[in-house]
Amino acid sequence: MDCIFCKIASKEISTSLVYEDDQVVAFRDNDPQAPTHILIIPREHISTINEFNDSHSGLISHMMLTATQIARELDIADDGYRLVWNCNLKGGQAVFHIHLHLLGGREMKWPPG
Ligand code: DGP
Repeated sequence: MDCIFCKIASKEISTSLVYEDDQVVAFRDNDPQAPTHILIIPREHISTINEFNDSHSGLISHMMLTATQIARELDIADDGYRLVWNCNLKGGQAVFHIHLHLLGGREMKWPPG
């Protein structure tokens, strides 16, 4: 499968990682939309969050906890940050390997575009 995020997770493509463990890796977005913009991805290939089922509940929880931990470590937690899952084309998804965006370091607007 030709998936750029699988290649980053397996280190076939070298990317500086902010965090990794047996379930997830996290790295800086290469087109940052905020001063801090991190992507948290599972090592497992899952195309969209529409594929989530009960078997993914531990992974989803782990991804969220990883994001909040990274926010604290990068010192954006107290000011505030945003977590985003884009789903499918109209949801703004461009890479079809699920990823949780962690955005911070600026004031966020609502509603998002
Ligand atoms: P989304 O639109 O939700 O699918 O966001 C995909 C994000 O992934 C986008 O903000 C740019 C980022 N991205 C795509 N390819 C690469 C890559 O090869 N390396 C890094 N670091 N980020 C990437």
